[in-house]
Amino acid sequence: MTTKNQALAAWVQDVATLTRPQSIVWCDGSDEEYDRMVSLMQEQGTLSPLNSETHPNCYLHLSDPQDVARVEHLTYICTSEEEDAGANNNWLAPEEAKAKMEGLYDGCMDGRTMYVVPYCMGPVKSPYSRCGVEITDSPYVVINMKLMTRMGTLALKRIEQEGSFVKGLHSTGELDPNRRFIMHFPEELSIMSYGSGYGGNALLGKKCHALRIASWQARKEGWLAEHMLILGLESPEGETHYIAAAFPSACGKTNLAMLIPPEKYKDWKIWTLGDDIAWLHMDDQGQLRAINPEAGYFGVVPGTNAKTNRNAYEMIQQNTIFTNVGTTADNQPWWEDKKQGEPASDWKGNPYSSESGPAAHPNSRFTVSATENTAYSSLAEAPEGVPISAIVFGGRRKELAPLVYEAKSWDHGVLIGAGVASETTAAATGQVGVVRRDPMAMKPFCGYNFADYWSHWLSFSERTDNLPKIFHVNWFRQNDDGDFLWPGFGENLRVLQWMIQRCKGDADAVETAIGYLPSEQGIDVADLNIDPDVWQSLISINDDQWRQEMSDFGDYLDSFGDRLPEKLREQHKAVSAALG
Ligand code: SAT
Ligand code: MN
Repeated sequence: MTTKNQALAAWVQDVATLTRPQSIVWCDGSDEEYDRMVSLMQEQGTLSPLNSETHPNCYLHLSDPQDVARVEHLTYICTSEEEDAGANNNWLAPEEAKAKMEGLYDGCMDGRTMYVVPYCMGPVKSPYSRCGVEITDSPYVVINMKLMTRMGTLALKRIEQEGSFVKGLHSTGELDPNRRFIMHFPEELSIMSYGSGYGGNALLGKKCHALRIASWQARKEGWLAEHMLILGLESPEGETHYIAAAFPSACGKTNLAMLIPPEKYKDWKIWTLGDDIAWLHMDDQGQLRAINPEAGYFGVVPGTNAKTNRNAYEMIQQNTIFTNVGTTADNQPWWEDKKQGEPASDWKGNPYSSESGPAAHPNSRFTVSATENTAYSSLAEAPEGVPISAIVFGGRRKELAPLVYEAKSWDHGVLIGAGVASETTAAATGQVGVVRRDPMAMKPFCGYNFADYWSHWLSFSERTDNLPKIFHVNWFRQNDDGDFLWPGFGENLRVLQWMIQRCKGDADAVETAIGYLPSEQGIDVADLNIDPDVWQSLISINDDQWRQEMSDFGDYLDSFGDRLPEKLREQHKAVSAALG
């Protein structure tokens, strides 16, 4: 196969000249191709079958132990002006970055096959979708892209019709952490990644394209590319509202997107549209509509069990690629908090011993097609997307942030989003558990200056009166002993329900300096046996702590200098003044 698109054909040729692969394969995205790649990887020893009776068509990939997470310190936005990348990104001049990368790519595919992977982010027939082509020397990337995107012939057809696509070049290189970079060129809609085979660094459709490059495109074209799950909440009367929610990596987006209502709410239903990324466009009624650009889930495995996320637990019993989990003696995948079986081998392929750490890496992942999820919404394939009623921001905070609060306006909601901070997780290399600022959960993913990004968010309230309400949640409050104050998981439905009632004007709230909080009876928790003092602390704020928070947040905003939008400063002043 080759292509009618001259720019694509020429680029593939140029890359081949630089990287000198043994052969070039154009991927068609078929099931036969997937099976062929799986067999090839087994021959090469990079994939092994799991127990085919308990886990049909499931495979295990163990990565290099030094290559298990995103590498934010090696990830760059390369714009001609440094200011356009902003203090929120690492920056290199495009020419310098390219020279560096070309040095690494020189002959790097010697003896390897080069795969050309056309893909479409979003339903192939949606006007909101965007295409890309990833060139990679990693069969692991090819099989993951098949599950995570609409990959192959249909995507290539769309590229040939439209003429435009994002160029992503990837080589695993030597997997040497000292020769590893993830470079983005938003002005040219291109990506260069070298030296890592890990998800967010190597599956270029995901964070690199659908967030970093797309956020840049979205600003130019008047839409939003966000680190958000999308879910539908259906009431017993059959009314469905759609919610988009942003949380940092490994803070429960997949669990929330697949939530199973508790017994008391068994007539309610959650539909999953997406668990990681949302593209939000405004339609001609001024309504924000969301599509999920992805077609699969690349979810955190540890902690997934029949209780925390039954949908996910069941969907990963078949047709799943596991990366960096342990295995049982009968070759089933095993991970911490699976609540079933015992580990025999760990994620490094060694016999399991509790002294040498967890059996599954804390950032071990499953890759599975979205269609394996029984709660997958049929509207996830709708070209026009779904109308969004509420936008939610959240982080992992032991203290400070209440269970839920509502913004007083869109512009105030933008301030709340910009104020998100969260304890770091194993999804990125570096220290875990330290609070860092993570505006809109986009710190690692915004492809341009945050100050310009907030201006873009604020511009939406000038375009329509029909915007979703904005909320903030925190499922992770703890007491001094480190116990969680809120049960979370399925019980989070109660909070979602309050939001939808607020959208419809049917729920009470108490106005505070930081926004509207639920009244004591606003969310029904009577059957949860939460101590009344604990409940109070979950739905109230500590003014002293918040004054400190607003002061720290103000310093952070100031670090963006003159580019910080005046409207955001005013919102910050208003909240600080209300706190006194
Ligand atoms: O970066 S990944 O997409 O691999 C996972 C995540 O951090 O959300
Ligand atoms: Mn993510």
